[in-house]
This record gives sequence, structure tokens and C-alpha cells, in this order.
Amino acid sequence: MKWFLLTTLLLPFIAQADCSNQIEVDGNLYCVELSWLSAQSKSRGEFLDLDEPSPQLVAMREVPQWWRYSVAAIKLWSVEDKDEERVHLEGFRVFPYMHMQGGHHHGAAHSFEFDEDSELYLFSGVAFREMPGCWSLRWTAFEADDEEQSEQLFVVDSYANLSAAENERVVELCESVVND
Ligand SMILES: [Cu+2]
Repeated sequence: MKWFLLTTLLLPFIAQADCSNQIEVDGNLYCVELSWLSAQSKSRGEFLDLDEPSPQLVAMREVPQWWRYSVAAIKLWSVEDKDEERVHLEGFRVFPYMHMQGGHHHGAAHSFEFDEDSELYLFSGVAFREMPGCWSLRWTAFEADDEEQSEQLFVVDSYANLSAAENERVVELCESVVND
């Protein structure tokens, strides 16, 4: 099991590192690279890997047995470190967040942990449920998952289980919510 987890976690990071996403913690800049992994289903409280990539949008009236849970690995390293050694930042967290039309905001159940073996953060157990709004990932080093004490990391606007046309509508929805 451990071997399998390690292999799946490490694979996405063999490609050239991407430092287009940066965060600042205590005056230090870090690169944040996110790789979506296989989506999961949930059966009797247990998550099972599927042959489908994340992120998955869960259709509006989908019954919970068929929900797809999205999973991502997140790599953190110092901007100044040419070796890109993986960093474990105390208190760093990523959480799902939704901006709805009309100004309402809310989060979603999820799990976020640092895997000591791969030295990657694992973000999992989130069902991005379809609704009139836009899902994003925000990061914080504070206790609460609120908007004031966090910053946006990624907008989730390209789902693996949607067609190009459907994803285009998601992008439009996300842009309209931001300008609401
Ligand atoms: Cu919502």
C-alpha cells in the first residue's frame, strides 16, 4: 500500500517544475505546484481509487453513492532553492471554497495532510458539487478556513469529467461570480 501511494504521488512531479504559483509565508516566497491524481469513490466510509482523473464535478442531483471525490498532491519548495527540495511548512493548509452567485460563500468537507514519505501534501476527500457558483482552492496558515485569513491558490474551472463546451460554461460562471 505504502509503495503504491508513493509511486502515484511522485509520478506527476517528474516533469519540469512549475513556479507560476507563489505564496509568501513569514517573508519567504515558496513555489506551490499542484497535480491532480486519480479521483476516488466512497464506500462504507472508505475511499477507493478510480480509473478517472481529478478534478470531477459532481452533478447537481447525483446520489452520494456515485459522488466522485477529487484528490491532488501539492509540492512546496523555496523560490531560492535550485534543488527544489520539498518543504513542510508548519500550519500551511489548502481548503476548498465556493463563491456562489449572489455573494454567498461556503467550504466543503475535505482532508489535507503532509505525507512524510513523499514529502508532499495530499488534498483529498472533496466532492466539488455542481451549483450556481465557482469552486476554488485557497491556502492559509491560520486556524480558520475563512476568506479574510486566506488567499486564492487555484480556480477549479476545468473538470476531467466535463466536455470542452461544459468546461467553457464553468469558466464563464467563475468569471461572472468573481465580478458579482
Ligand atoms: Cu455553493
